[in-house]
Amino acid sequence: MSESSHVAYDTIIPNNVGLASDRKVLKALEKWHPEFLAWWKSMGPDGFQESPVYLRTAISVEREGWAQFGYVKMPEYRWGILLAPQVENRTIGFGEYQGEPVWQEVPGEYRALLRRLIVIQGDTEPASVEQQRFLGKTAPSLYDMRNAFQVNVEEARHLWAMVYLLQKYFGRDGREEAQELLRRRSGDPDAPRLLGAFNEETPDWLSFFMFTFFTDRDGKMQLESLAQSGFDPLSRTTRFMLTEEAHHMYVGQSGIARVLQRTCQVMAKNQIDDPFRIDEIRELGAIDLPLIQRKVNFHFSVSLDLFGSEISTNAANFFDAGLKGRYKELDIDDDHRLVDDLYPVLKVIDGRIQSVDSPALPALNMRLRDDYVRECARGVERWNLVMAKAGIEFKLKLPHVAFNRAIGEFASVEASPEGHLMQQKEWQQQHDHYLPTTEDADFLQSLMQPLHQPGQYASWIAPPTRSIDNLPNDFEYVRIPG
Ligand code: BYC
Repeated sequence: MSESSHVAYDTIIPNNVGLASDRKVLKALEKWHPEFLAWWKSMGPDGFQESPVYLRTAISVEREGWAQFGYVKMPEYRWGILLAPQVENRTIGFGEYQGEPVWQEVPGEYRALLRRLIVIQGDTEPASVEQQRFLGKTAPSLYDMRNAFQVNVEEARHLWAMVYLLQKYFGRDGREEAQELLRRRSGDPDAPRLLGAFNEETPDWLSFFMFTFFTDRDGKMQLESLAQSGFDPLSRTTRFMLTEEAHHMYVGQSGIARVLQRTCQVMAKNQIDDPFRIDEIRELGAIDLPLIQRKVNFHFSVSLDLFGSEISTNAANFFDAGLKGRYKELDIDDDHRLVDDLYPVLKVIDGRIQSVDSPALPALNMRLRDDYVRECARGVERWNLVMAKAGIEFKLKLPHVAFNRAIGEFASVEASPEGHLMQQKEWQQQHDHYLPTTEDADFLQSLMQPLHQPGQYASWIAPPTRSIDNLPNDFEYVRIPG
């Protein structure tokens, strides 16, 4: 590779990893980068590749560098390789090697485990872009469209983050894995994405907001656990990814709050107190609250599957080896080894769901899932304030963790949202009360009419209370030619 292209790469790719002088990674990127761009153009936001979008670009990890705003055509976005600053004398915080200096290179015996973790993390990032690629066409406003595109370019940057680790630290098999990340496709029966939720569709904006609230939050929990890693480059890269993740969850939290607000406004204006007068509410162009509950049921349960089985030797091995810690590991007041500790795990025993104290190490997925459920519950409480303020008697609830599960202890049983085990037949009968129906999907599709005039918002969603970069809500967040 010529010296001049080194220089070009170092300027087009914001980085703090000394890319200009890293011949090995530059060579790998020279092959991967065009394939990435081809993937982005064919699988990224459909129909808006040439539109200037008011985006935030991270060009350094310093305060003033990580949030630069301006119009960019998405294929020209400057995807960067940015790691949080190295913490001097950092030591491994948990597991067998607790107290030893963190690793700057991959420890040979854990190479396969670590690669697997990085590949799984990396796989989710392009998957979500693929899932969301048609949303631009039905955006309820330019503000929302811009937010979805921001999420998309950042997820793609998170792919870059994992690809950098693979190319830098895992030699030939790392380079091959990096290529595979661009070959698998969300929902493709022949080459699906690795985790279940990332093969589901995101066909409408309510699904998108639910996804960014529930599924991106799994991302947050997993990234927080990887940020504890004894493999320092993984810790540093995930720490920086977390700064971007916060906005994705905000998009979900505020998006659903705005949908609820509009529904409540429409109900109040038309003197409808009963949230179950569904036909009338739909007639008025708002999304009824019971449908929103069914969407919560779906997205929460599918996201819970992303935590793996409650009891997992993988999870125990990741922790023991110092590769993946617990949420807020360093704030936990225990020995950080967990060898003799117990943790309460939900199991199906004698036809009932019971909590059983189990060895804590293999129960780490369950523990992280518990942390996740607590966070989700806080978000749902905030949504419920919208109805309470409007005087509408309706509370959204998280379903029980046993509800609608495909992975782990509850995969082989059926449970109601309240957590009562059910026979298959009863479940089939109740299915349409619990989960979104085809009629719900059709209704949502009927609402998905694009609004491309600055400052206009679709009938089913209230305008945002906070703008982007302090701009007015009628700012032209995406310039659409024509
Ligand atoms: N679907 O011991 P088990 C994000 C597999 S999201 C399909 O129960 P383990 C984002 C598992 O791979 C966060 N397969 O579970 C959000 C294993 O297969 P192998 C992504 C599944 O390994 C929004 C087998 O079942 N990051 O960032 O302890 C937008 C037995 O596994 C599933 C991570 O997940 C599933 N749902 O835990 C964009 C962090 N669940 O190895 C991005 C890295 C399990 O026997 N990954 N399996 O072939 C991990 O820490 C772990 O791999 C998991 C699974 C938590 C996912």
